[in-house]
Amino acid sequence: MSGLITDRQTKDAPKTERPRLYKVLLFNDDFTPREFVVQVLKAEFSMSEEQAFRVMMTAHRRGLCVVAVFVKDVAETKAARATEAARKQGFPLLLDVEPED
Ligand code: TYC
Repeated sequence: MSGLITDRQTKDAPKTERPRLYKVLLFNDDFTPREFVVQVLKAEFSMSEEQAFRVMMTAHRRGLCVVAVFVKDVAETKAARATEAARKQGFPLLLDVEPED
């Protein structure tokens, strides 16, 4: 290791520090059908119908909803796959990631 000391790493920090987690955010829009959002959440995030419906309705009512948290790679891949599935069907559905506080 370089010996550089960053904000999140001190000389005494344990070597087993957990990786930073990233939230996957689901954004509302006026065009993607509710049922499609539910399908994508079930397929990409292994949610039940009930969970997916609740998350979809939260985004619909509040503008966005946190779907789940993952390590960076997994969060980015799932957000990209879900967004891509919507693009293939011509829907503007958007999922993005943001670091947890
Ligand atoms: N607002 C959309 C509609 O009324 C449904 C929707 C819900 C779209 C959640 C995106 O993240 C979303 N058809």
